[in-house]
Amino acid sequence: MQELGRLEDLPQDYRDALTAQNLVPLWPSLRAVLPPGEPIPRTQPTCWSYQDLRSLLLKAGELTPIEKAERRVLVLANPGHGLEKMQASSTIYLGMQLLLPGEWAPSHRHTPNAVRMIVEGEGAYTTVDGEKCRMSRGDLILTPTGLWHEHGHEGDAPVIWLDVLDLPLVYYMEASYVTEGKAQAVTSEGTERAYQRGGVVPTPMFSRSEQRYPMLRYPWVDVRAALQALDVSQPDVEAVQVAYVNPETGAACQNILGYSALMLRPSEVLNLPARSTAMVFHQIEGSATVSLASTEFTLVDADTCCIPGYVPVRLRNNSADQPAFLFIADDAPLQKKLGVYEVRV
Ligand code: GTQ
Repeated sequence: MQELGRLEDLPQDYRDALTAQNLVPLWPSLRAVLPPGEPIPRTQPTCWSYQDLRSLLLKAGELTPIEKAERRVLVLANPGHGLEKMQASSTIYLGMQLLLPGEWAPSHRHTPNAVRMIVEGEGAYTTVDGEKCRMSRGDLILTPTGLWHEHGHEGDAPVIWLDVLDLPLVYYMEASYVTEGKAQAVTSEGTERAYQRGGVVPTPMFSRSEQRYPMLRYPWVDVRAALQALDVSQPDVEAVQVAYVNPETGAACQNILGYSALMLRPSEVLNLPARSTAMVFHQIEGSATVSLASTEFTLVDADTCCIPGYVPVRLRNNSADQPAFLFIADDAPLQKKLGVYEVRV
């Protein structure tokens, strides 16, 4: 590839004249913004140990009362982006949130979409536009863009969950803001039961739901059972994986980030092709090793890692007799809408 002229090759008075007019020559930066063959990611493969994170998060529970935090969260920041940017990847934000018994995280709504993957504890709930969503280990709860949400805790031990938001993207778009609200009245609970069986949806009086987000809570017991049923019914399937979708449309459950759950059978090794999306892996149960050419991470219970796009990934279940379950997040829905999604085979 042709080597291009550098900034230093230009006379200083010419460079100053450009700067004075808010102008920049393209050619010294052309190879940086359009690198040959594939992108140069900022996102570095990064792993966060739950046990290390957990003790620091519980310490935050002692140091900072909920009133002084609103959301008591430690952000899983990718050093490749700079920690202060609070990004796991270019589009994905990850935070581990702690709520102590009796605490309340007040109602608000914001433009970024969020989901919660529950990690530990019983008795907490998120109310989303009036729907009380109870939290148990492995449950996925959506708080999509613009929906009111608040967190409460009626149990007697700390509750911890992983927040996944498209905050970096929405912030970059200069579209990120929050509105504070009053405590919500609970108007419904458990409406996800209406979508518990695949292939049928509620049609009261022959009409389908027109809600943009008809299902807000995906209980882990159901997702786990779906994975096991898939494994039993299709023993040769290449990957025992299910996507979290809008049950009315079949589309990804949110507009920007995509979520799935994967079961690795005992000792299974799964080779994922290089795809254009960065990915987050979170261990729900068991232990898996995530390997790239450059590095590998062994995940145990509730550990989380992030890897850049455009690299092949190998997943391995470290147990010979137990399945391993992973929660996966990426920005495939966004990339597909934009037309930049690729799988490299
Ligand atoms: O629980 O509403 O990790 O608004 C970051 C921003 C959690 C939340 C985060 C938020 C929340």
